[in-house]
Amino acid sequence: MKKISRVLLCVTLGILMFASYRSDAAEKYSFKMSTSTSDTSTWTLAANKFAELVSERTGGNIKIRVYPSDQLSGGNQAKGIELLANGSTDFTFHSNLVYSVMDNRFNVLSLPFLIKDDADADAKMAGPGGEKLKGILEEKGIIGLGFGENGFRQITNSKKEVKSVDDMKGLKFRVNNSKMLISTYQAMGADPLSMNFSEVFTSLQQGTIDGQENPLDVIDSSKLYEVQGYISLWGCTYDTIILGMNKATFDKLGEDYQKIIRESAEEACIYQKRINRERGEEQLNRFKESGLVVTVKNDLDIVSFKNAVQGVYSEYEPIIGKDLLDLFR
Ligand code: EAX
Repeated sequence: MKKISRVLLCVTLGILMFASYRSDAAEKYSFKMSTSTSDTSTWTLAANKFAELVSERTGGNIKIRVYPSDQLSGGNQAKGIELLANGSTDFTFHSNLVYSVMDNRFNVLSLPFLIKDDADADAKMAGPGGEKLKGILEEKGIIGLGFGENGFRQITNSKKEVKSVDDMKGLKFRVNNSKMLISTYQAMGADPLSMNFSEVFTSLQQGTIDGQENPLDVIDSSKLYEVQGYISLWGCTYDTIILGMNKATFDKLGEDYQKIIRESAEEACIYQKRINRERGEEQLNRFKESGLVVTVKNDLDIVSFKNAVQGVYSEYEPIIGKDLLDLFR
């Protein structure tokens, strides 16, 4: 009797384990992935790499089609994240600054002059701060599969060389969707406005704005340097790009595919950061050749900018929460 019940127990456990381990070796999926930047940007190159790795490792059963330049949301970046959260899009690369439209806490790592350099960024994103951000993403129905980087945002404009905070006065800058960036540029005496990235090139070309702020790869891959005269390498704001996946879609997959997706995403993010950093020098040379005046950090009065933005910290510490901010300090 004892023996029979032991056998029964084993059989039941076996069935339960089999049922909970959903294998989808035979299932086929077609997914969509959106990126904000152009097809030559490191974001889109890494998205393509991610799609390739996943296809290879699932024997072609998971196909991911990549749509650059926020095409799936008509160029609207914040909408691009909404589509990810509601499952219309399966994956995206979006900057934490665009996520801040959904929840202000995503501004945290982009507070002015908070992140010091690449090594600092890597350590903070791989540490408890990055984990905390992944937790907030899950609250929104998104799995944070990995962090690439947009990198350090530099300022460009068509009017004059910007060396100290006084030079910012009256300059009309397009800034990314983050309200914190608006506060930052106002604190420095500039005249900022929010605009989707898809409209930036034309607005610079037509002179409806004087300048904008973005990392070198974005300035390069969208050819913004062709319609700007000056760039100051101040490294004021760092932003990450989140390789996000709709959580409900992730949960529907079996463990084997979930693992492949997680591993491929991590590899794609490492690749993206590597090429993003490698390209910097070549990009600056291209800007110079096209006539841009490049002002390096050592020639800038960084202290003047830092002093001007202290109020942004007092404004945002209560919004972000001291505990979260401390993880990035
Ligand atoms: O989506 O909007 C922006 O400026 C972002 O930084 C990004 O580079 C383009």
